[in-house]
Amino acid sequence: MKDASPQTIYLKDYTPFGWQVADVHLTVALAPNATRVKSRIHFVPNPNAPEQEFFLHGEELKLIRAAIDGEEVAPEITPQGLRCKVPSGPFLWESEVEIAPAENFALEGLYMSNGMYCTQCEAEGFRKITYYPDRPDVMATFTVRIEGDEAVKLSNGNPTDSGEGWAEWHDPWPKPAYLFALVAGDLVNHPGEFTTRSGKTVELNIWVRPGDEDKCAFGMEALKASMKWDEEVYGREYDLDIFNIVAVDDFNMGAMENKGLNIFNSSCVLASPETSTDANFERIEAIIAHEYFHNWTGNRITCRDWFQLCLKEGLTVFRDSQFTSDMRSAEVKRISDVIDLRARQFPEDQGPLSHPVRPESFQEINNFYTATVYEKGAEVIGMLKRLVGDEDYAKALDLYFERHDGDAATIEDWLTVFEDATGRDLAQFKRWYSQSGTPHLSVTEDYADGVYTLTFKQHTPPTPGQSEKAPQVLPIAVGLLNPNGDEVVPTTVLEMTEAEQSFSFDGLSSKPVPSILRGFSAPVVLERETAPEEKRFLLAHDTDAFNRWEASRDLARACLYAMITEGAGPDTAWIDALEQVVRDADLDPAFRALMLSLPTQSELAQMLHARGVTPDPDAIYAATEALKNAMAERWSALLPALREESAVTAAYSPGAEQSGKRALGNAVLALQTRLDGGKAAQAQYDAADNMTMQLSALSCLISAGAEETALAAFEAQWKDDRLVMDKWFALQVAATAPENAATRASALTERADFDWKNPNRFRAVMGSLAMNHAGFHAKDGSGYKLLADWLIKLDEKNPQTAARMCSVFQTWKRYDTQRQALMQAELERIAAKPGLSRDVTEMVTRLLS
Ligand code: 0A1
Ligand code: ZN
Repeated sequence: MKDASPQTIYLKDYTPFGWQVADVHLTVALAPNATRVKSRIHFVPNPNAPEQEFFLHGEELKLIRAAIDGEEVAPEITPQGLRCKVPSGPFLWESEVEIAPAENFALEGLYMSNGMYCTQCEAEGFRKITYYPDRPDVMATFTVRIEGDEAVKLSNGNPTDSGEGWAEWHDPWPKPAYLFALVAGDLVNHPGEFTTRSGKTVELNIWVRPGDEDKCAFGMEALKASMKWDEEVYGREYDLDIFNIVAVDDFNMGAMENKGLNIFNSSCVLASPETSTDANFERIEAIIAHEYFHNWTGNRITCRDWFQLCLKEGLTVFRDSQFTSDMRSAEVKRISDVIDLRARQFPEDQGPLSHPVRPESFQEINNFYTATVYEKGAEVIGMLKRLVGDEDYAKALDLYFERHDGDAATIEDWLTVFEDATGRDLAQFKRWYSQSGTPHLSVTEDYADGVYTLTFKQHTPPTPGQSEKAPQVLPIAVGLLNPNGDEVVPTTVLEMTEAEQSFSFDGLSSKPVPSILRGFSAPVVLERETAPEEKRFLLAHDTDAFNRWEASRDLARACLYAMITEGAGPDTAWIDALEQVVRDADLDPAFRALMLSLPTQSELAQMLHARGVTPDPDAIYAATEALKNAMAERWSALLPALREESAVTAAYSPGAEQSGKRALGNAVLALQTRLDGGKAAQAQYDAADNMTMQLSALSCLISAGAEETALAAFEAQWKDDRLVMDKWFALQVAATAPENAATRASALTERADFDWKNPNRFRAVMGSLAMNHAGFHAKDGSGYKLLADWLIKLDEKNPQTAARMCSVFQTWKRYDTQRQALMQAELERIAAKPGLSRDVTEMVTRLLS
């Protein structure tokens, strides 16, 4: 167990480490309960660091021996590491420690998953493997010898030598310890090859457990596509002879970019049409790209300290979004990204966990792998690109790679590169990294004598620790349409820097209709009261796909607001306007499918709260259901035709074209189910030959309460496939009626195959409970209690995953006093648990503050 005493680390306290590490040699002799790790490390005094005592991080290690320049020493051991007197010049440090990977359920450091050894060192896991200055600004070359009987033994870099029971690897690229990785097990590989632009052949492998080798082909193609794309778009080539990916069943996150040896949660790499949905395929493609892109943005250029996490994560998310946009549809990707940002980052930024993209303090860095650092971090880069233009962005990135290759860099370095490449002053733009909270943007318009003026006002509500906010730089993409629907001013980026600012367009023969914040050009809440006619006009005519979608979304929000607060009926004018788009066969089916999705119940709760109305989860659920029923009834004649149009007859392919059709067909099926009670869904279930069709049908059957047969059939078919069974666990909690959610989740936890120590399985049940908005917020508090019980239990084994899941309580202050009291009581119950981890302690403290 980690030391739980809360200690806050501050960005302002950064000091370099007193020594540089010339090289690291590790020998790891594997054994489940007594792995021996020997290290030989050359330390050289760092001329740029203040004088300091010699301290190496180390947690849960049994020190067997330590020596300096060959002489045994007896360091002072603390729960966090060791202190030792060292010579004033360079010296050789040697140590031997013992660790027990088989007992490591935190999945951090060296651990075991289904008999295979693997590591997770980001952010601070290396200190659970050996004593080391475990901080990203200490970079070194690693040579690793692995000893063990496992057939396959992998580490970073290139393989150098091997023999019976041992293998050696050398990574020539200096790296921080968080990028160290080691894998050993009886694995099989799906091989591949890539020839770089400069003609170097790289050996590629995806390593999996025997039986999974038929699920690697898609990942391999995605890897090759990523390698090619990074050469073409960013001029970045791969830099080792070999690139290995390993699939691991027990993993806290999606995947990890260890140098030359990426480790993946098996759910984020294994794919086959029978077992994976289109959404799975798309996510796998994106995550493979993300981890691969880290080779340059993260590994070659890393972070000076963990406060700079967004330097690698924001940029790499931005790069993987660009990749997906190029591989699939840019418009659909943008809308999906905004849906995700609003679902995950906005609540974070508007609640007790709000923090800047570059936080200034933390207790447990693992709690800062957040949507703010990742997704808002990527939005910030998107804004920068929009402001400087594509050409200057490319120039700045070339300069970044040239200037900082091999560095552990900061956000200051990053912005200076942009300033130097473009001649811009980015002092005000930098507020995006330091100011937390979501800016609200309001707008008024004026038209006189052919001149049209838009006046914007921005303000950011206070967030924890930040009561005063200064104006931020907002790129506001605007287009103007004339009343007959023609675009008279194409997309123009207005650069707002003041709290209030006006922009004029002249030479207009009539008052135009503005399309504001095209492409969601800045991550803000746009507040604009407009007549529904104008929204319907944009829904019909806007040339910007995002704003077309947004116009409809606004109408849906307004409609649901009126249904919830005034008991109004569904807005049939909107449903009819939407129908024109949904039935337009010239439009991309994936876009039409997105047009059919409604705001989530959680988003509606947020909207109500923002407007001063206490959200009632049951009323929100009822209104959403009523609206969907109304849409289904109004379109009863259209639905079968749409399904027919979206039917795919060709052999399954996970690409954009087919998956768009299936998305549309399945969105329509969900509406049809409301009319036929599940007849069409059952037919689709019975005929399905791929997981996308099978799972959508099952989801419809569950929503209709007609799932009994299909659920049992699904289980019988897939009981031996853990990733598919995760879906089975998840869906019946997520898609069921709210009144059943907690009971179902609870019953599922009683099953023998509810392996709660596996993060995927735990999240399948508990994460889905939290996704069932009205179910989680059941008035009697049963949802809260069940989750809190399990978080307490999980924390003893896996604090990181328990802490991440605490964030589902971040919106607790939105709700009525009774629900608030219930949630507060659960949070306090968690906080009071003796021996609670530092991870969960920090989360519940922030939530309660
Ligand atoms: N750097 C990885 C994500 C990651 C972060 C932390 C982890 O353990 C605490 C594991 C993975 C990425 O961005 O993909
Ligand atoms: Zn990343």
